[in-house]
Amino acid sequence: MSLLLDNQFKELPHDNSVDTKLFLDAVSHLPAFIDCLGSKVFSLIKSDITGNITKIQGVYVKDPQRYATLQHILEAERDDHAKEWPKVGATLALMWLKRGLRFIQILLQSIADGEKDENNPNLIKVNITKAYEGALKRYHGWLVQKIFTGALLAAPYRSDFFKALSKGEEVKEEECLANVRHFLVNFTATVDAIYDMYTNLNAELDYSV
Ligand code: CIS
Repeated sequence: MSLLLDNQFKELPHDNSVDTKLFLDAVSHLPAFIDCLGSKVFSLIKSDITGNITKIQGVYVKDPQRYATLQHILEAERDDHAKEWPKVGATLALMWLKRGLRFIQILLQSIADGEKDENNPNLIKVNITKAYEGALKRYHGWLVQKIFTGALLAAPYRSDFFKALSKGEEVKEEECLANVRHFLVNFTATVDAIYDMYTNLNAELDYSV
């Protein structure tokens, strides 16, 4: 059994629009997975991601037709909150959530590509660091970067990470890597589409926290 295969993202349609409900269904499993990583250090990350998801969900349920795709949400909020947009509502929540998803994408891709610290092959710190530098570091001031350093110390072993992805079962590494590669196909396409949408709508902000 694989958690990743259970929670696959759907293939995108030709116009690359992301269906809000399907997206929310897929990301809703992420906070529970963070608990499986085994350290309380991750609770801060869990609560941030949960807050993002709750905010997007809160907008969606107000009018599922109006907010049928993620792009509909951004455009509607741009009309409704011209002054504050894009630093407002679900637009802001998704801006941050997509960075967490990019982090996960780079982490999984790096593991799938076999990138390893040859001296410590059962660690995934090199993969986590690569993901952090690619997705999040530029948006973090020194204090949050210190939190990252703390989280890195609590990072799971590679074998435990695979076990968590396999819902606690011991699964052969090759099988787990095949599942990761399979999961990445639609997941990467979705994350890329969200990034493109922020660029095309000029909704990306570059401040750091
Ligand atoms: C493997 C362990 C790796 C751990 C490495 C951790 C790295 C990150 C460490 C940084 C700690 C960040 C703590 C929070 C920082 C926030 O201040 C910052 C800014 O927050 C935003 C809010 O979100 O601030 C805005 C105002 O300026 C708003 O308040 C906004 O909230 S709003 O708008 O909603 O009200 N936030 C961030 O920097 C985002 C940090 C995201 C970190 C993501 C890390 C993800 C780690 C998960 C690891 C698990 C790997 C998973 C692999 C597979 C998952 C399979 C699960 C199946 C489900 C599939 C779904 C994908």
